Amino acid sequence: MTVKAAMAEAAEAVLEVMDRLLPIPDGPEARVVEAMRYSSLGSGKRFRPFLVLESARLFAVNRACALRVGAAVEFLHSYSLIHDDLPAMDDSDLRRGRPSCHKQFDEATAVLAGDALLTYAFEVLANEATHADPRVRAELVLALARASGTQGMVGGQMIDLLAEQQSEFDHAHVTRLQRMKTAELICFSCEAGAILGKGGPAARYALRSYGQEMGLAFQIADDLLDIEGDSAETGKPTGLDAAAGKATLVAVQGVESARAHASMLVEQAARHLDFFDEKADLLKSVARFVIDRRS
Ligand code: GRG
Repeated sequence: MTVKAAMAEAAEAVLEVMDRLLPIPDGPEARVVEAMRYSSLGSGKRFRPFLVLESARLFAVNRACALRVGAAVEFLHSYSLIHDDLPAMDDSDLRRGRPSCHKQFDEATAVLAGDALLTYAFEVLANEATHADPRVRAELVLALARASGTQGMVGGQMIDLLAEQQSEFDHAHVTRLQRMKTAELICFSCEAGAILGKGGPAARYALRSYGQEMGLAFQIADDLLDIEGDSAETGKPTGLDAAAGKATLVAVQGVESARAHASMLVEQAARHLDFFDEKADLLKSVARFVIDRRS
């Protein structure tokens, strides 16, 4: 199966689970659930759930369990996009080609929808339907908390916001912030299969290392897409204006060098998967897809 077809299949399956996990309640609180649904069930690559499903497949994990973990990570990802679009952060009117959550609803509702998606991700993981063994559930909760909190996504976002006030940043600084902001959640998605499948330390190390290198390449590709992007989709400037003043490797070392660095990271990422047999071939191809993608 091609990466594109496998991703489309995974996206459909996880969307079905997310939809079932977000019923609209009776009562005025329905508004926040509608905002949660608006932002999490709309279009999106569902890249992180795909990684969860593929890593889980290496350990023959029950697919329904893996899909719940995929849904949880996508809820958390959706929260980060809602909050990132707020006027206090990136101030984006558009997300995935349509009004961002605070534009469609209002700022207060968008803050609450993000908060609720974040907390719900952990509720889904902690529910016994996710895994019969409570130690596995606790481990998933711990790993996702680390990936998304101050040691991960939130910490990376803080460094990123501070970097915007600096006129200079170097390769090491940008790499650290992007590892935290973007790669940690991707890394969790790769490791989740091994947690669910009770894989040994070597398998977990291989998947984490793969996720770290590929996650960084994913962010570099995202920064390159901003330059080449369609401002009608993003509402943001494109071309080299998109890189100006941003703490990205494109800004630090230029387009060609950043592209070459991303390619090198992808090669390194794929090599970590040599630990597994040909069952990991799709994950190896995904690493390549990450830098060849157009959205
Ligand atoms: C607000 C706590 C908080 C964190 C924000 C994740 C993030 C940190 C900001 C979102 C903006 C951004 C460019 C993040 C880098 C990660 C990234 C490339 C997100 C986009 O992920 P995709 O491409 O999006 O998987 P889709 O739309 O396909 O789900």
